[in-house]
Parts: sequence; C-alpha cells; structure tokens
Amino acid sequence: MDARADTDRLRALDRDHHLHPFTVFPELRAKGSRIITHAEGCYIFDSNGNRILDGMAGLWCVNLGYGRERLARVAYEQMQELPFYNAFFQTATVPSIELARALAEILPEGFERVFFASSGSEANDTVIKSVWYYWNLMGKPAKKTFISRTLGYHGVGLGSASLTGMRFMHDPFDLPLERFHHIGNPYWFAEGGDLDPEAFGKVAAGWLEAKILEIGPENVAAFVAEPIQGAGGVIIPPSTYWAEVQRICRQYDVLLVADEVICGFGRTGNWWGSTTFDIAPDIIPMAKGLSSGYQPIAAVAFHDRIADVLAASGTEYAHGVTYHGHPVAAAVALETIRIMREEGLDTRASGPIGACFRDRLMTLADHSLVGEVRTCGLLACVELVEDKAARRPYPAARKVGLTCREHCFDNGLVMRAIRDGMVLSPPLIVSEREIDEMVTKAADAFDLTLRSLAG
Ligand code: PXG
Repeated sequence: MDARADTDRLRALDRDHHLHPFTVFPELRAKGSRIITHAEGCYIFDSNGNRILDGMAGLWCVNLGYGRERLARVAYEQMQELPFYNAFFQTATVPSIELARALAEILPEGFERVFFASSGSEANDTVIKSVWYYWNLMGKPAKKTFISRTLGYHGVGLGSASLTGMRFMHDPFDLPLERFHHIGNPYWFAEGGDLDPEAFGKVAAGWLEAKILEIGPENVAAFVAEPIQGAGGVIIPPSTYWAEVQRICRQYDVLLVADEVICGFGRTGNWWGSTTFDIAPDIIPMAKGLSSGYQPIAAVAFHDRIADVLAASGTEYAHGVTYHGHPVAAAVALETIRIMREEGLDTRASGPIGACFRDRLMTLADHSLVGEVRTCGLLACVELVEDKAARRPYPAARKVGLTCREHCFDNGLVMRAIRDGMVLSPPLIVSEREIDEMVTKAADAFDLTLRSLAG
C-alpha cells in the first residue's frame, strides 16, 4: 500500500473512532488529521513524508529532542525488570525512590519531598487537595480559596481546570468550582496601555492584593501561577512583578504555588523558572520536561515548611493514582535528568544558544505584521498586529494566528498560534542552523499571511 493510501485509511479510522482533545469535531472531520509517524532530533515526519521542524518540542515537552536511544533502553530494561508495582501498601520501587532523590538534588533549597502523578492536571489537583489538607492540619479550615490568573493554564481536571483562567474551558462545563477566583495577568503588550512595563508589573501584582483583601486573607489558601504563562501566550512578566507577588503572599500568609509544568527543566535557562525569576515558592508542580515527554509522569514538590506538616499528620493521606511513581516512567525521568546534567541542558537556554534564539527572532521585529518579539531562554512569542504603534491586533474573526500557523505547517515548521501570538518552545538541543531555519520559515509564513490578509 503506498503512503498516500495508508494516510487516507488512517484518516478515515481516526475520523470514525477517535475523539480528539481541544478540537471542534466537525472541523476536524471535514479536514482530517495530520498523522505524525516518526521523529528524529528536532524534526517530526508525517504520513505523507513531510519533514517538519518542531518549534514546539511536541507540546512544550520533548526537551531532549526525538530519538534518544538511552531513554528507550531504560524503558525496555525497566519493563523487563519490573513493569509495574504500586506505592500504596507501604511498598516502593527502585526508580521512584531514585527519582525522588534526584529531584531533591535539583530542586531549590528546602525542597526534599515529592509526590508523583501521571499528568500536569493530576499534579495540580494534588496541589489543591494538599493545600486544603494543609490548612485543615494547621487549624485554619477557613483558608480554602484559590486565586489564579486569567489565561493561566493549569490543566483539565475539575480542580485544575478551575485554576485555569480560560473562559472557553469553563463555560461548557459549568466551571470554575466555588472557591476559585481569577485575577488579571501581567500581559503588558495587551493590557499595559500607556504604562511602562515596570509600572504595569506593579499594578498587575496589586490585583492580587486587592483580591486577597476582597475575599479576606483568612479565607485565601494559595496563589497559583506559572513563572511565565505558557499556553496563555508566553506572557513574560515585567521585572517588577514577581518580587511584589512574593511580598503580598508572605504578608497575608497565602501559599505560593509556582506551576513549573512548562518552565521547569531548563526551558528558561535554569532547572526552574522560579530560579530565573527569583521566586521562592511553597509548592512546585511539574510534568512535561520531567521525562522529556517520553513517558507520562508528573510530580509535586513541597517545601519543608509544608511537607513537615503533611508528614507529621497521623491521618491517612487518602490521595494518589495507580501509576504514582510508575517504575518505567520514573526510570525514563531519571535518565532524562542524567542526560540533562551530562549535556548541560539545564542552563543551555541561558547560554549562547538562548542568545542566538533571541537575536535571530528579534530580526523579525521589523516585519510590518509584527508588534512585539519577546523571549526568555528557549521560549518565545511573536505578536502579529494590524497596527504596530498602537499594539492593536486584527479583529479576532480574521483568524490571523491560525492562518499563519497553517502557512508555517505547510512550509515545514510547527509554530503554535495563541490568539495572534506565534509561539516557539523548541527542544533544548536545538542548533543555530535549526534556529536559522525556524526564523526564515517564520518570516516566509508572515509574508504569506500578509498576502492572505490582503487577498
Ligand atoms: N500546568 C501547565 C503550566 C501546563 O502548561 C498543565 C499544567 C497540565 O498538564 P497535562 O499534562 O495535564 O496536560 C499544562 C499543560 C497548549 C497546551 O495548547 C498546553 C498544555 C497542555 C495541552 C495543550 O499550549 N499544558
């Protein structure tokens, strides 16, 4: 069977039997999915033989790139040795223990203990339940309300989706649950108006204080935020923002949760986005880069000041999934961390390659469609606008971002569109040559998008 016929067959099966996530079903049925068959390094290949530069590292996760034989080998060996055992009945497995210790070594000072999960969503539901449990143990049962941000992304579970600050993820499901509140985000490009970014950063942090006072500090459990908002559009906060947020959380005895699911594992040039932004969180959920996307595994790290309270409780911590600390996933995560250390990938994004990424992308700022280029480590967003000076986007109905994304795909580049922000988060192993290719292809796609808009 030739590749083309097989694509048609697979598309038909996909259409008939597979409900996709975050998808308008009739649209996909009409179009058919692009079937990714294999990958190597920073490139993915589809069933029609197209070679595509993956500017998104899968879904912000394949930090080591594709085709890492060592990760495949440890998975194979662990499956033969012990494919599964649980951690429920006072048992543990070797890889889960070793991974917990390896994480304690790379986590910020004071983080010695982790709890495992299989996805970032589960990790954030673990955060919510652990925080509620913590305040019960502390004799402050009223402190139960969570504050997070609009355009924040924290997952799809009932709790984690409630933390998420996206209307389209709430309205169809009657979310958020009670006790989840949202404040605005530090998105200077869209919301900063005439303020300079530093002044706006302080204003945006002030929204947290106002919300805490509105709810009553005695009722507020925690503030949950990504160091840089990823799925919200790579929103890099002004330099004044995090110090002020930190001060406010301390002042009102509100726990600070830094969601490191995207920013963790070298994305911003350090193991943690919290280090890059000088944040001292109480709790750190992580996923994605933990196993470089090779296995579904996540974790929540607790600072000793929280972990000590949980660990001292004589009541059962009645929480955890079957695959908690799954030995195969844990073995792959452990090997991921080893490889990152050997190759210096934890800091690569803050070295010459990060500078190259920033400098080459900045050359796009002169394009007439580009309103702003912002980067941090190996994360970037290029805002497409109708009016550069006024930072005004095209009307949403023009679907500029989606048009550009299609041009990128057709031209052999995966670039994610978030509204009209074109986002990149390539594997941390990306080379200068691949960065050049990415920027050239993006520029071509911007030209084609302009032409589509005119036509
Ligand atoms: N926190 C953050 C910061 C995330 O980015 C999650 C939690 C949830 O992780 P799981 O493993 O449950 O998906 C995420 C996930 C996108 C996109 O379109 C982003 C994510 C997931 C799916 C799509 O950018 N981030």
